[in-house]
Amino acid sequence: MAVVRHGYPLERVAANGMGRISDASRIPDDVNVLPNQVALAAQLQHATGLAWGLKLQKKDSVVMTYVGDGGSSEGDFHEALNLAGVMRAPVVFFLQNNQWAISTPSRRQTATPSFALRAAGYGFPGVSVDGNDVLAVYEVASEAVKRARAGDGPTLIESLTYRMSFHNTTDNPSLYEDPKEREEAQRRDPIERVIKHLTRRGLWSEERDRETRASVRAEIDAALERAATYPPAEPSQVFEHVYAELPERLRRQRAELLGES
Ligand SMILES: Cc1ncc(C[n+]2csc(CCOP(=O)(O)OP(=O)(O)O)c2C)c(N)n1
Ligand SMILES: [Mg+2]
Repeated sequence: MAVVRHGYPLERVAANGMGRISDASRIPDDVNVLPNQVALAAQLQHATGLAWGLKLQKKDSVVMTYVGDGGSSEGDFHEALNLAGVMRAPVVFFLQNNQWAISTPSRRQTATPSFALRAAGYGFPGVSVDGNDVLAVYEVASEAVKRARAGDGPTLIESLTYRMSFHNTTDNPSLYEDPKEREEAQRRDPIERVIKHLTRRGLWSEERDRETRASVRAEIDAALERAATYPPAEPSQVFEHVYAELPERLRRQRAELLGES
């Protein structure tokens, strides 16, 4: 989870996921990430806007944003990539092509043979990478960040991988997925691959594997336990964080919700 890597505490991320959204679970001021976006592809607009802003302020930061194969069919995807290209904004669009958008296969999302090709229409490079090869992804992403930082504008990265589970708990892939595809993908498991790579170089061992898995599991369990104690969101919070000052219409709705009218 990239936001945790950037310093957003896991327990706060988990609390938000549980609907325990309050000041306690907010992103710390010194952590440069945005809240999880639920509306598909809307984060891309924010990314382009932020990157354009950074460029105007002559900062050398770069914005990294993520989208799925399904999300790439949203109008927001087109608008964000088009404007980013025009403004040569320092932004990297990371498209995780895991072959599925719930039950829709990725071949139904675009008629182009690769999602990376779509970048040509926006006037910047598109790169396809084996998303199950950690080191290849790192290299391609570093290169894109370097380009953005040098003032050369955006890059679209298509990371090819495979969804190894259901979309969510109401999804049932056995209704639409060929199990052979999943078995095939299992053989390219990125974690198994990186473990093999590190073991061959003497940088990993069964003991280290056991210890790492146990300590990560303990860290996650502790974060989830703490997250469950965070205060739940109040219904009136739907009125927050969009307007600095609520327009009259929303003020009335808020008052009605709170039983003040
Ligand atoms: C604008 C919008 N439409 C529909 C949905 C419902 N929805 C949530 S996830 C999803 C599929 C997304 O597929 P993809 O972008 O490939 O991401 P993945 O789940 O594979 O990571 C859909 C349709 C939504 N969240 N937002
Ligand atoms: Mg997908």
